[in-house]
Amino acid sequence: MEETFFMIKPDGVRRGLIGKVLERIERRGFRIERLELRSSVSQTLIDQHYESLVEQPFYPAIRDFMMSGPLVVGILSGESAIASWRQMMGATRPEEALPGTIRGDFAQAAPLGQTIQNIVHGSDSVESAAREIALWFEKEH
Ligand code: DAT
Ligand code: MG
Repeated sequence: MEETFFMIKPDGVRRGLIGKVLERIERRGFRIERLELRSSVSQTLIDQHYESLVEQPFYPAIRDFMMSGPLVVGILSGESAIASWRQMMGATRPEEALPGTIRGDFAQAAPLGQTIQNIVHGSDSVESAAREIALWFEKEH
C-alpha cells in the first residue's frame, strides 16, 4: 500500500468537476484517507508546493492560477497509488492528455498567453508524496 497527495485545482472546482473526479477515484478503488476543501491558500504554501518551479519564468502565472479560487486537497492510498493516480490524471498539457484520463477528458487547451489549467495534481514520486502530504496536512497554516 502506498499513499499519494492529490488536488483538484481551482479550475476543477470552478467548473463543477469535484464530483466527477471523486467518482473516478472511488471507481478505481483508492481509499480516500483525507479530503478537504481549502477556500483560500497562502502564497507561501503554493510556493512550497511548487518549490521546483518557482524560478521558472512561467511560475508567477501558475501561482496566480493556484490562488484564484478554492481547491480540494486529499490523500489517497492503494496499490501503486502514486503512479496509478498519475496515469489517471494524464499528461500535463491538456492537448497531449489521452482520452480516458481526467485531463484528456476534461481539461481544455490554454488560450495563447494563459497558463496551463489541468484540473488535477498528483505527487510524482515517493519523496514528493511524503513531502506534499507533510506540507498540506501535517503543518499548521
Ligand atoms: P504535472 O502537473 O503534470 O506534475 P509539473 O509538475 O511539471 O506537471 O508542473 C506543474 C504545473 O505547472 C503543471 O500542472 C502546469 C504548470 N506547468 C508546467 N510546465 C509548464 C510550462 N512549461 N508552462 C506553463 N505552465 C507549466
Ligand atoms: Mg508535478
